[in-house]
Amino acid sequence: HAADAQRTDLMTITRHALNEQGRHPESRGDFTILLSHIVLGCKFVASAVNKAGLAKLIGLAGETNVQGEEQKKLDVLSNEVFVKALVSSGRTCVLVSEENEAAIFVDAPLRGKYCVCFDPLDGSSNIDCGVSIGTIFGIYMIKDKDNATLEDVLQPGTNMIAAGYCMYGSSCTLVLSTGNGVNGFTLDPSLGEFILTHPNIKIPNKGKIYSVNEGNARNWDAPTAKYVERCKFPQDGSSPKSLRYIGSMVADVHRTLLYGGIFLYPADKKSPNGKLRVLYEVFPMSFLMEQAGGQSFTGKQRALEIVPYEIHQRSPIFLGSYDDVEEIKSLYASES
Ligand code: AHM
Ligand code: MG
Repeated sequence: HAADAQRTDLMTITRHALNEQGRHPESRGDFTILLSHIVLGCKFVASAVNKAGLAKLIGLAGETNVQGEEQKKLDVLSNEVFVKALVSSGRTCVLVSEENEAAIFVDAPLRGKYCVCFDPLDGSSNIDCGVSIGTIFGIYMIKDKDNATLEDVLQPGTNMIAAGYCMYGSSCTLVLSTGNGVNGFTLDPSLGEFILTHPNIKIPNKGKIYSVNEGNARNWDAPTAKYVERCKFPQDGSSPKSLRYIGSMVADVHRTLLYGGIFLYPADKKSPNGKLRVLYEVFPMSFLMEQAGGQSFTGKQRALEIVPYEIHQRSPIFLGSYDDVEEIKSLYASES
């Protein structure tokens, strides 16, 4: 009875991480401990996001009556929870958060071997209308624990050892890769546990959806403009692609991962480096895409091969189904 087996043999995210640990005999469970602290942060945000919605709905936002103030608070609150959870795990050394101007260097007694770059609450402009938002994270290994420097987080994405995101949507889903494929876990609120619901996610080779802020179209470069034109008016007799754009990277990428297609935040005349941040948006999502069989491209190179020189650096990004990204790559290649 498959259904019975599912109910009684639950693959929690911790159990999954412990299984993965078997691939690294030298590991002493440090990654599993780190992950459980990230998971704690995600559960906190999931609960806070739900309560924020509820408070608005029934008019309990008393203490934070000014609209928008509460939204800011949720950002800041989420960041504090993640920073404290990561530091107290005793497994981190350098932290980079979208919310903190400077990198955080963990004090010696609590120092561990991992560096975590994260956006605690991405897409926060979507909070007030109840649209999905998310947390994004990428993890590096420190080179020398006793000599942590900024260099430890200014590494190309190819050096990441794990990446993931948590989407706070109609359900709360955590998608994770430790470099051995991609797995999705859904929070079972009654258990308070993330359970494996999407094992070994593979992105379709080609998709029927493109996802971009078309309001920026007049400032795009020629290859981007041509690509989006082709999505609408394909030259090979295929059907036009559908446009879906939530404006929350986690939700747009999650849909792209599951249904296939392409997500783009290209360069434009106003923002020559696009909008999205390399360390905690572009790299983790690119890592996941490649692990799922897709691709990620900046307009110039494989996104994971960027060598960052500052922690809040931005990059244009085109990611998704292998064939769809191949097409934009060839447009940029024929342009140069
Ligand atoms: P944020 O970090 O300020 O929330 O901005 C990041 C978000 C992404 O989630 C999303 O992909 C993008 O901004 C949308 O930008 P735009 O509103 O310009 O289309
Ligand atoms: Mg962000």
